[in-house]
Amino acid sequence: MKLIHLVSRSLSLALCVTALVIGSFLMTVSPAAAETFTVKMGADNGMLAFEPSTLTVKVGDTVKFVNNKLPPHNVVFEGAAANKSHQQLMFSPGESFETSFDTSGTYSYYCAPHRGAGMAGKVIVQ
Ligand SMILES: [Cu+2]
Repeated sequence: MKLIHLVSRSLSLALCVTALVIGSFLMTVSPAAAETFTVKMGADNGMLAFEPSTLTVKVGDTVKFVNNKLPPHNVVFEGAAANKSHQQLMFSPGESFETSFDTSGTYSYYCAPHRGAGMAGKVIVQ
């Protein structure tokens, strides 16, 4: 009986060590922490455009839209991603909103007041 007790004790210790090793291994190989990318609303050169107008990110990343030049702007996502939109116009420079992407795909969006001027962009999520 004593032997069984000893064996089970060392076995549980071994299991603990194994779990610890695997746990730390998973932590080191897990994908890099999600990043946040910035898209300027209104290009630095005064164009009615998103900058960059095409942005490639990874699943889980966040895109921060920052009011830059020639406000007001907003961000309207098309199709199934409409719920990611920020319909409310942003007037103040530096005003921003963030949205993250949990599913891969191409997300097209535009600025409602300046859609006619070609102010549109897309986020490609890989
Ligand atoms: Cu705009």
